[in-house]
Amino acid sequence: MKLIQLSILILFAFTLTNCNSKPAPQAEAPKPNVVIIYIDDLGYGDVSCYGATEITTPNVDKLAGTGLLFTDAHCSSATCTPSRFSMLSGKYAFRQKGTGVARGDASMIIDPDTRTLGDIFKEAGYNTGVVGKWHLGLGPKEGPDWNGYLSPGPQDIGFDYSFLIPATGDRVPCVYVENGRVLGLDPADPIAVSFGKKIGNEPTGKENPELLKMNYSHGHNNKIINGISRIGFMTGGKSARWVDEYIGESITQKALGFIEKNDPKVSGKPFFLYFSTQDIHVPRVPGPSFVGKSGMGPRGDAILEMDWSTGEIMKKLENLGLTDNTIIIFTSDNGPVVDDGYQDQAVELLGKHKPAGPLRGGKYSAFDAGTRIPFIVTWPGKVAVGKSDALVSQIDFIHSFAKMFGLNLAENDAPDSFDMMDVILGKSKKGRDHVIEYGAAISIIKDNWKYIEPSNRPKMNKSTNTEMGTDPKPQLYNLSIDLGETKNVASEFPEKVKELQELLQKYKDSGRTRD
Ligand code: NG6
Ligand code: CA
Repeated sequence: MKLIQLSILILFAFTLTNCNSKPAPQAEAPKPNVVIIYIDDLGYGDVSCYGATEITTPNVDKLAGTGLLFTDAHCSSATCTPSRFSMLSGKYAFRQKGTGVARGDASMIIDPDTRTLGDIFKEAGYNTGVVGKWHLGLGPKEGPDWNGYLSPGPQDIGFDYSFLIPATGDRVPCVYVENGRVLGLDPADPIAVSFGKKIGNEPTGKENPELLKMNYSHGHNNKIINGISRIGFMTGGKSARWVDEYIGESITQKALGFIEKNDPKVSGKPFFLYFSTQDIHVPRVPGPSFVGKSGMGPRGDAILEMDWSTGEIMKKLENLGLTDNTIIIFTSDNGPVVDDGYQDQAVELLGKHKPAGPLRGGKYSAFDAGTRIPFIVTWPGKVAVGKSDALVSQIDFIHSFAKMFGLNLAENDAPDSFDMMDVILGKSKKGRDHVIEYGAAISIIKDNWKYIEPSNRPKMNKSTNTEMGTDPKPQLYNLSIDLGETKNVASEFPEKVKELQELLQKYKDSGRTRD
């Protein structure tokens, strides 16, 4: 009996191995890890691979040398909160009220019911984490409870792990939030935050400028923490307050820790890390090893620190043998600004450096420097090496990754996100049909024509010395011959103006740009 069973088994195995009707299915390739390195306020011309000559960014250049550098990539807005809102939700921020630069005590801006980029990765079986600047609000409508559990937060939109600078470096509260709780908080010294009236008796920049190690130039004259006055007031939480000099180091270490802990060889799952730096936003206070190294003062030194952080992530992936199956996307949340409110010598020491490269405007602006940003993608062996001129936007991440994972978007998910994965991976050069940008005014770019809506807002931001790209009259630029938006040709091409104006109106009215 046993012998018969054995021979049947052998025969069966033989038939299986020799069956030539269909090759045995190959094991599915493991999903790639994904790291988005999101720099704050980094301009199109701030890194050497995008043409900077006065500063060298070897790690970012190395990324560019092994991947694809995009010359026509966009964040959706010229400031932080709306860009991040759009990147995570796939929806233009101008569609939702309350998505402007968030206060430090803002409640969570993304409704937890929204299907976000984090959710897509979770649905695809990833371990997910966000480390660094958040600036999308925390907590319920009534506002965050800094002394309790902060919810809703990233944990409610798909992130398993979070280590956050809640708003910005220049806004209170100046504390880290790890997994929903202020790190290092002494319950006997509870935190209170105010963005209206002064609270507490501690000094402010306005009243006690002699206590400042870096003076403000505009705004930023409230509560002094670590010798730097901020936007807003806070009391308590003394043991939890960060030290600006070590923010770069701390968040980089947390990011490396996340990668190590979530190594797929150990966890059995791929990971997604959204690493969001405080560099090169104000206050620019890089770590001691970067001080004085750029010759451009703190702004240049912060660029070197963000380059270092980028390099540390690359090294960690390399050391863990993860480089080959990790997609890195390096980009920025909005364009550059030189004086953003502190006397940090950024203006005086700028020299020949051009933070916006060949573009006009900067952070806050409707001109392209506000929203055309560095964008580099690497995935060894999978992503083409070189340059791509295809039009892409960060708003496309959610749809692109959903498609990669075979997930469908429901009608109301990510209404402005397109599947651009082939473009992002360099398999196709056919970029987006158009892109909408949101700076001081709304604009639309299609076929290299850029239309900026009329706006009565001031043409100059005098504090930051930024050309805002606004004009009470319609503006039209032909970016293919005038990348620097020097000549408004609206009166020469009235039909083009009409076409783009109508298209923009249609997309505004319909609440979506994708089908
Ligand atoms: C502005 C701040 C600026 C910066 C910006 C937000 C003043 C005068 N200026 O209001 O310093 O914090 O908001 O930047 O307060 S962002 O990159 O987070 O959008
Ligand atoms: Ca920013």
